[in-house]
Amino acid sequence: MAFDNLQEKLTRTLRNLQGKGKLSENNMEDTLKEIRVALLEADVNYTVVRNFLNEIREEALGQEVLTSVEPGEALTKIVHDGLVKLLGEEEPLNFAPSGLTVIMLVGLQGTGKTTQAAKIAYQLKKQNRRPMLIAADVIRPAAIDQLKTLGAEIGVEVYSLGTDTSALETAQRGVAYAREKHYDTVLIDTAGRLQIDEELMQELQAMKETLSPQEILLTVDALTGQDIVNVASAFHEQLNVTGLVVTKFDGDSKGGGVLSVKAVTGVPIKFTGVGEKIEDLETFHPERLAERMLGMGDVVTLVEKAQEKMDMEQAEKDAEKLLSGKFTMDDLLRQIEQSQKMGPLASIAKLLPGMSEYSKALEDSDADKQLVKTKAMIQSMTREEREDPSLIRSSRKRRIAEGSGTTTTDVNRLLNQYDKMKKMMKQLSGMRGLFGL
Ligand SMILES: Nc1nc2c(ncn2[C@@H]2O[C@H](COP(=O)(O)OP(=O)(O)O)[C@@H](O)[C@H]2O)c(=O)[nH]1
Ligand SMILES: [Mg+2]
Repeated sequence: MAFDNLQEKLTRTLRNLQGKGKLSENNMEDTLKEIRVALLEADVNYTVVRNFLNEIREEALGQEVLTSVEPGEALTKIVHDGLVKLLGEEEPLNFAPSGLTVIMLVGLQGTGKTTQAAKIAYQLKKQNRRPMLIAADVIRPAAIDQLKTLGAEIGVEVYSLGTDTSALETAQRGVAYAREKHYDTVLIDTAGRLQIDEELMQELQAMKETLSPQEILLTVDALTGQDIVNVASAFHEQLNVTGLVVTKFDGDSKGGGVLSVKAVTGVPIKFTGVGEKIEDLETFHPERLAERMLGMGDVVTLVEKAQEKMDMEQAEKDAEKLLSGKFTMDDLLRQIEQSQKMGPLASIAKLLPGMSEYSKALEDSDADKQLVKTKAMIQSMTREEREDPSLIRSSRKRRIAEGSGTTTTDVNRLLNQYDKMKKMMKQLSGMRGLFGL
């Protein structure tokens, strides 16, 4: 996932501060320095970093963080808010108040225009709108076929006049056709080039002037890093782009371009593409990304994901219990069972508060096999032991190991893990009020 490295660093830096009773001026400057290095290493624009840190420092001094009860938490909150500000407000798609909404997708070749056009159409369809796609990338026949295939997959009509009609005429006639057929949204897939050129821009400008679209969405590839900012600036200058779709967000990008682009160009990010499949598109929530970046986990996304897959009532009870600090082995067992329903452990851990730094370890190890073992150990415990694992001493450890086909080392490891989780849950419940979770 994008930002992994940056996230790891920010989380570690801020976690070091948490729980510390006192924060000194030196201490805080060190932390700010570490944040600065982390951002620069992630390729965040230099000026953006400087302004960001100045604001954090000013805010921290203004709020008298140094003398607050929990300085680490207070500073984390300030950094969080700073990130949200950097990423901008959440901005939904702009639809025409009545009649047809026209959305143009523009961008360099290979950044994912065609794929995102279909993904957005698919989302709109699920929201009970009536979308249609227009194949206005008329340079390569393969591009038209690609859109037709995607359209067929999601049951959305694709309008095309082949490669002999110009992009502009195709788009114009497509829009007229959509009106006639009472569609409410058209998404126009346009051509891209390997780099920005005059001819491409003129073609897009002509289309914009003729069709007055409600949205011009620019696809940018997260993997191109800082270049996102340059590409976005160039397109924005010529077209007044209304929003960005950052694609390949599932890849291993450093994130700096994504973090800088709103601050530098003023163009908001509206969606992120998180995979090649048609459902791999997420509305961009600055708040959630900021939380994920600070290792606070993206609780909301996790809950949304979970809602589809697990018993919500039980999950709510569990969450209450976890946050109240009463966390037994039975709860751990249930967490394991529920998370097994949701998919590979590493991807979930990333969304859990405090767990992000473990997700790498999980990816590297046979974590899912480990779960089976853990389950067996918990099932070999008595009711009292599950309620109060501190009862588990040497002879009990041996019994549990034998009963579950594991070793006492395994049992010790589980007990340690349990203690750590319990501590983390306590910490989180302390922070909960700060973030309105
Ligand atoms: N991993 C990943 N791949 C993507 C994403 N969006 C598009 N792609 C892939 O990127 C390639 C180029 O996409 P395409 O839509 O044809 O780009 P276009 O040239 O701008 O129309 C295709 O192989 C897509 O499957 C995404 O969000 N994540
Ligand atoms: Mg294309």
